[in-house]
Parts: sequence; C-alpha cells; structure tokens
Amino acid sequence: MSPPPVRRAFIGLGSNLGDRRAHLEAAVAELEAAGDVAAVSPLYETEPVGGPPGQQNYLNLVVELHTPDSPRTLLERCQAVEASAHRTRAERWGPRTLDADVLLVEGDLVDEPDLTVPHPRMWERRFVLAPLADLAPDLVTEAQVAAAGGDVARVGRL
Ligand code: GSY
Repeated sequence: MSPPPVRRAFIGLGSNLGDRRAHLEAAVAELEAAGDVAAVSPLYETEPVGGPPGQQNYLNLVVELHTPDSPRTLLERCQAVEASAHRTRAERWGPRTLDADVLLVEGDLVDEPDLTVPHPRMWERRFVLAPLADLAPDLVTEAQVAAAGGDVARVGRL
C-alpha cells in the first residue's frame, strides 16, 4: 500500500489568557517537533469574537503543515497542544490559554459530530482569514479577508 500523500494543512492558534505569546510559542514548538511545519504566519492582535464582555484581546496566528496526517490526527495534535497549555473547557467562547483548530486540509472534507473541515466558521472570522491569507493567498482572497468580521492588527512575528 502506498503511504498517505503529503498535503498542505492549516492550524489556527489563539490565546487570550495568561502569557499569550508564551502559549503560542510553546504550541508552535510542540507542532514543530513532528517535523512537518512549513510556515508560521505573522502574529495578530485581535478583537475577541463571541464570549463574555471584557475579555482580553487575543493573539492569533496560523501554522502551515506539509503533512501526511489525516484531519483526525491533526485534531488529536490540536487537543494535545491545548492540553499542554493546561486549557480547561470551563466556558464556551470564554477566555482560554490556547485554542487550536484544524482549519483546512487541502483536498479533504470532513463532516463528523466532533470535527468539521474546513472549519465551519473560518470564513466569517478575520482573525483566521488574515493570517491564513498571508500564508495561502491562493486559497483566501483579500476581498474575503475584508468581508470577514472582527478587528485585527498585525503585530510582528513570534
Ligand atoms: O475559535 C478560537 C477561539 N476564539 C477566538 C480567537 O482565537 N480569536 C478571537 N479574536 N476571538 C475568538 N473567539 C474565540 S471563541
């Protein structure tokens, strides 16, 4: 049997609790340990979308992988980096040390109770589309970034 193909996949990372930059750095390092990270987007400071009022802004970025991993394996990797950041699921949409989402896996669609790929809300969220467009202008247009919601500001790199 031939090995699974290497495909482009994109993971979104966000943090708005504690040392936001340190949580993102640790998550990227943990993903890099697998040897399939191809690029890390610029870092964005972003207005919280949803959740209780008064939350701190998020820091967000997107990681591009060139990987044979399935969407399900990528979900497990996301859950592992969230666990490493001691993420607890106290409140839906509430502040969190780390959120890691499978955004896109080129050539794959998943619609299962616990995993939908492409991510079902990504096209509405500028905090996802702006860093994704930096890495993949072939997949996300500037018009799509402009049409999405939520203020974002590029603040350099990790
Ligand atoms: O879905 C990811 C967690 N999250 C975020 C986020 O990462 N960034 C911003 N700006 N708002 C968010 N709301 C939620 S929930």
